[in-house]
Amino acid sequence: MTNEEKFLVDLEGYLVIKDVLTADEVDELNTIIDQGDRSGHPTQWGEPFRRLIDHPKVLPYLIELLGPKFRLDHDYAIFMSQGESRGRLHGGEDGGRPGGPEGDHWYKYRDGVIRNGLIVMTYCLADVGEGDGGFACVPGSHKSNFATYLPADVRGFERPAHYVAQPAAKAGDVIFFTEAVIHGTMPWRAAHERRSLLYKYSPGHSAWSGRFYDLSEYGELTAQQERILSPPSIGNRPDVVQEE
Ligand SMILES: O=C(O)CCC(=O)C(=O)O
Repeated sequence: MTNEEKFLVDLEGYLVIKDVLTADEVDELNTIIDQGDRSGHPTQWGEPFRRLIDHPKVLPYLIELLGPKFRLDHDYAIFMSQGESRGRLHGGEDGGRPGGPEGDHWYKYRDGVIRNGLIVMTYCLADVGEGDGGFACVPGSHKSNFATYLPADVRGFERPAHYVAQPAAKAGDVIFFTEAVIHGTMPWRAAHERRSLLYKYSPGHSAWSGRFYDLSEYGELTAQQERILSPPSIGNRPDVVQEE
């Protein structure tokens, strides 16, 4: 992760990581989606999707933002066609606060180290243009002291507000965001389908999902991927990356 990227993550709470996947990789994933049943976890859709669990271009970000013992918490896909709506802006009113139901939606910086309770790496398998909709957030709100004051009509995308961003990205890019930033899904306006794969990671000791991965449901996993899919723990938990 470059210093500029750290600056941006700390400033805005999200980042577009360019060109993570090649055009061939995007095509391969899209072909499987076109031929498959699209249900369940993308990590169970075959080896090209399992590869994304610890994609070498994303791995350094996971370690930098979650620590060396991070884990995959859950994963799912979002497909949207023109005119479709999904979740409003959330976080802030419910998340990150002591006693809040989404207690892992936190972001911290201390002594040069960034840490998060839950982060998302969204693999874009179709272009997202400005104004297309899809992922949207309030940049900087992961550090807001007044997040609960975000008006309901802005949360529901009924009233546009200049402080809501909908980042553009190309197929093959990854949109990173911390769950601590206020975020949601803008109605999809583009004629082509939105195709996003959301891989959500936690520090090794914590979980958002109560359902842990059952490794017996997977085909061949590498030892590193098995460490990433293991349930949360602290004592003697190995670092994800081992010299093997
Ligand atoms: O990518 C999106 O549409 C946002 C997903 C979302 O709201 C979430 O991860 O909680």
